[in-house]
Amino acid sequence: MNELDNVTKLRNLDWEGPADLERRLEMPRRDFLKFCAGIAGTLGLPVGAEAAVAKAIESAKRPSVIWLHFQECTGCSESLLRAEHPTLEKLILDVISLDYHETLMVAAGHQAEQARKDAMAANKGKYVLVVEGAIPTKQNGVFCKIGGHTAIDMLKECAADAAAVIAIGSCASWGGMPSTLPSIPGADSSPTGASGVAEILGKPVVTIPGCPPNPYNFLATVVHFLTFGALPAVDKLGRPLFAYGRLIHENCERRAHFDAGRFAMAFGDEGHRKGYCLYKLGCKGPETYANCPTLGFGDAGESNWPVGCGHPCIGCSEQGVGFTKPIHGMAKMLNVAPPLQFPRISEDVGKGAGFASAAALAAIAGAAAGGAVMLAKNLGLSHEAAELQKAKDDKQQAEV
Ligand code: FSX
Ligand code: SF4
Ligand code: F3S
Repeated sequence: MNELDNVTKLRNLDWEGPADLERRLEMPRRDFLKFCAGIAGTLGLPVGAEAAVAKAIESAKRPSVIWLHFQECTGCSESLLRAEHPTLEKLILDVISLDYHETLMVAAGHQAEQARKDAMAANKGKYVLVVEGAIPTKQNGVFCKIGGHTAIDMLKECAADAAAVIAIGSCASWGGMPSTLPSIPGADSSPTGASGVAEILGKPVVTIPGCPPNPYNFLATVVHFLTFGALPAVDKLGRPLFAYGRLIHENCERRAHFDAGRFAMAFGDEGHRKGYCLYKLGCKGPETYANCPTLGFGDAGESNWPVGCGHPCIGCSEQGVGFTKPIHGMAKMLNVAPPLQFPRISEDVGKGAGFASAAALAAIAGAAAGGAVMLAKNLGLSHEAAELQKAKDDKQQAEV
């Protein structure tokens, strides 16, 4: 009996071999393994982890998922199911057992409510609760009712026996677009008092913000749960570190233009056409934590993300930025250090910093100071100014 058989036996599951898997997923095994490697890479797992991911997906019993919809546009579900990759939705629906999802399930009315109650009873303490949309709190939550229950009551009921709760999208994570203030003088909350899941449950939950979020970040979170029996490490806002650990600005493909002071100053101008940095058009990459530049959306190819398409990031995933700050207003620079601060492949361990790590820290500190100077210098430039400067330098050079 091989190792895979052992894993399968331990989990008391049926394993019918690679041919069955190919049939089940409607994809060649090679593509399946490529997918597993992609997920392992997204999670930041070490080389070889794709085998563990593959085993978990192949052999684990699909976790029952109850998916609630509240105040939102259903863009999160759409982004999961409308990916260009023909098999992504197949994989999602094969990796999880989606037992209740109001916009996807065939059942309606009482049958749908019964399906939810049946799935919750049959998988008590084991199901994953996914929440999409904000929860209105004003006037006892009357602004969103399903099957006669308010979103508040339904959320609390479903969360009580869940093994894990995942808030998908900015709406469920922190209130998102529905939580924005109306442009009425003195307004101090949204018309419905739209809130995030953690606020209602009074305890932290895993959040996958974005409007919509990247489907791979959700899928990778679920696969982590399947592979390791636990949700991934998160930051203080519940965001998985593998996806939200770094500022967009740190990994942006236009970063070299930023560092060199080459900015697009208007949509369609020369700098914009040349792919210069969008900071001066309001890009919020410098104050938004997400992996949009490194992951791309919908499998439609590299650069398939807002900045890659030529529009500034609006900070859709970041509370206090997206839907709050003016889209074309300048971002706050949270970190001026150039990409020198990226961690090295192997870090020193043990008590105190060794010579190499002390040198690295000094380099980072120096880079930060240098970065601040460069920032002050470069932000005063536009691509036009930079080109004028270059012409001046060339002229001086020619005269020497
Ligand atoms: Fe829409 Fe989801 Fe935005 Fe909200 O995404 S894409 S409004 S985050 O809850 O459906
Ligand atoms: Fe990229 Fe925006 Fe940063 Fe410019 S400001 S480098 S476009 S993230
Ligand atoms: Fe949103 Fe900005 Fe990413 S607008 S999708 S957080 S690039």
